Amino acid sequence: MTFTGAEIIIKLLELQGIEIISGIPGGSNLPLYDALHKSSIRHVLARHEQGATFIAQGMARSTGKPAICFATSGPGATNVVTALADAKLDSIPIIIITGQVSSTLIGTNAFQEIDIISMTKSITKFSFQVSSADELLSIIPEAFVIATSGRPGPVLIDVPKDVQQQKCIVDIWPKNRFNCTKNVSPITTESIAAIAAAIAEAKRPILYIGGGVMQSRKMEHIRILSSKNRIPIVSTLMGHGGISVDDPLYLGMQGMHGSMATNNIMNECDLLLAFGVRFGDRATGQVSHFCSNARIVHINIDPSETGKIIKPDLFVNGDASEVLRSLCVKVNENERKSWINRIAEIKKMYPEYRPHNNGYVHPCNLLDEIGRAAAPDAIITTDVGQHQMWVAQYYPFSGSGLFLTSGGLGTMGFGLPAAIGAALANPERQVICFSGDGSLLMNIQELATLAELQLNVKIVLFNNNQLGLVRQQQDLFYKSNLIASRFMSDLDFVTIARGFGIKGINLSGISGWGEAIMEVLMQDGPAFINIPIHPELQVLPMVPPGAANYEMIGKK
Ligand SMILES: Cc1ncc(C[n+]2csc(CCOP(=O)(O)OP(=O)(O)O)c2C)c(N)n1
Repeated sequence: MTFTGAEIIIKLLELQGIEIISGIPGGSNLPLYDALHKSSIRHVLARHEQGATFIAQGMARSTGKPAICFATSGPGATNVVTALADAKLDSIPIIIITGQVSSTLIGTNAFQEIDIISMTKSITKFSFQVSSADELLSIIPEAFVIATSGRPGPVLIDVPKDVQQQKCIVDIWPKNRFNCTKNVSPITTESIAAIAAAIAEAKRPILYIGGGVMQSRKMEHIRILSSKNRIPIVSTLMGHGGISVDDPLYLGMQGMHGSMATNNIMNECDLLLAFGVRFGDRATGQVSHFCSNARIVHINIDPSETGKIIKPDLFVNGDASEVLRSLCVKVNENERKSWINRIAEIKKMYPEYRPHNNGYVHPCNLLDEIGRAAAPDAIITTDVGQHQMWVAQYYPFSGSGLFLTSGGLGTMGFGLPAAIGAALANPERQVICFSGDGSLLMNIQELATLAELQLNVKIVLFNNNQLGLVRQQQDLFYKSNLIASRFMSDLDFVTIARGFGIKGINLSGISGWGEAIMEVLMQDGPAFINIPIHPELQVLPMVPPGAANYEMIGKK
């Protein structure tokens, strides 16, 4: 039978099991949209291509499966770039299909022509320029394989308009659905034995987990290993949210805004079992002082991570969850009494920083309240700033929910569209987006998408009328020379949300907010809560720039 290039793309996406696509149409991808018109795949019309790409990210991050986004050529394509870079840094499997001007016009500065392949080479796992309709039969399945195999990541496919319209005979459709295991080296019994031996020798081991472990969604092995051999677990920002904060062996998040006790505990460990982490600078602090007393075993699916920042004593290339599964049976039970006692001592020396409500509501207390009122398996998204770090520090994650945040690129504007994507892919779950007033404004147009879809997304705005994290840095490290960090206008966000068609409430004063929050969370559909936050609050403790993690500043 004869199909157009556009019909081939849609058919192949159907064969891969795609049910929802986010995007925005334009002149160069209208044939693709026309083919989508005849498909059962649902299209979600975002209001900005960055929003559309973060919606795809929200679907991919919350399911672990690849998600698709469509954009037109030129400005449509350039609008996806930030969210694409964000997906690359956090290893998120999304596939962006951009329309391109017709092949004969490429290179002529045609209307809405941009060389998106050159622009995105360094921020994708691979970018395909399609030159004929029949190539799509191999490129589309290959894009799924690339996006999901080994270390996941984004792929871009640029399809000229004439290729979308070109006819091609297809007798047999390719069968392969995405296969997440390709390119992963098998884990040898020697590697497992070497790690097990290191654990047996160690007196003060730590299981250090990052985004690579969270992505596997198999947290049970880490819990089993931890409880069997009594090895405390510490996470990076990207590894946080999968273990209950009530687990006595979970020491929470380390790094720049991690717990002071945890950073000091890591400094005393003699074996760091680093699973699915990339030793980012926010996590390590001054590298030469990062776990300098420990043997480092690094397990990562991406061989290029070997020794990139920290030289490991042993590097194992493989899927973190597979290694954990094998280790669970290899290690012996252990009490580790003296290490556990030492950890308790350090925790006493550096008790958790818990400010009181001092005439205003402190976010840490709000987060506790919201967390207790929310569903245990709620999906939490954040934007970027102080609110993001407060959520990481104080939201009482139960271990059955998910924490979706922009870790590597730290992109303001992530939270709302990512929450929409997570809610689309998980309609039965509650989704809460914590945002700051600066970040929310960067993709606020997606409130229109949310209102249209009536998804179960609650937006909690920590409103300090400023770029809080910037102000904090200016206060701490630039002699309080405040420039470009305070907003002069005071926006009425609840009225704005209502204008988009979303119910909202203002929380003010320091009493009665518990019930108000509960009421909003219990409602069906989207809702917005505006919470005034004192502008001088700081996220503490904090590792100052250039310092070691154990040199944190902030009240004990
Ligand atoms: C797109 C983008 N631009 C700039 C920054 C730098 N930046 C980091 S945090 C921050 C302030 C965020 O303000 P807000 O969203 O209001 O959150 P708050 O810190 O007040 O909680 C800025 C400007 C960024 N991370 N992303």
